[in-house]
Amino acid sequence: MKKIIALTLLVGALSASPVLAPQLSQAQAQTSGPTTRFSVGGLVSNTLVLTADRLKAYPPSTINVQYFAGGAPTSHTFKGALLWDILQAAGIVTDPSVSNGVLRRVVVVIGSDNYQAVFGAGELSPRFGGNQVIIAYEQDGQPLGDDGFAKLVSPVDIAGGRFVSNISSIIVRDSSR
Ligand SMILES: Nc1nc2c(c(=O)[nH]1)N[C@H]1C(S)=C(S)[C@@H](COP(=O)(O)O)O[C@H]1N2
Ligand SMILES: [Mo]
Repeated sequence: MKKIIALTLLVGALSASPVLAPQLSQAQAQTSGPTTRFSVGGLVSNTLVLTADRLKAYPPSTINVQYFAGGAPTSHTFKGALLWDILQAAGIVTDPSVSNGVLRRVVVVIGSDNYQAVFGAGELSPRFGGNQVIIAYEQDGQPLGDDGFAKLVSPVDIAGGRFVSNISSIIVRDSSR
């Protein structure tokens, strides 16, 4: 009985911590419209819940991107945090007995409208693909407005299809499951 109480207290303490907050449940996750927070979960050692303030605490990157949106050439300057830095903070769980285990990890980015795009962790890793994907919170010096507080921007992409706006969760998965 004492053990159960101790475990309950431990779980309670971890839930209250800003770093080890639980992944947003379906009930808590925003299901449409502009978001104010998103979770980073799945195969990570620390599930994160990121708000605008927490996102701005990461070293900022500013990038100019040109891409096609609905067929029209588009150009914007975005400021945000590197997705790789966020994944490092969460800690992608890999199998140390597997060669280059990180290359088997898939990063699923989901919007509040359930729009989804995936990235291989190897595309994002500075040791492999080095695609400097950012989770932007500013476009041309302004907040994102209807695009929520966080929008993914992939500077190497030709079209904006993977630029998921209104991010509600990011989930790390294994390639085979
Ligand atoms: N959540 C969400 N993000 C999305 C979409 C969407 O339908 N839902 N459409 C994508 C498509 S098809 C494009 S072209 C870009 C448009 O980005 P823009 O607002 O920067 O032009 O957003 C992408 N991100
Ligand atoms: Mo698009």
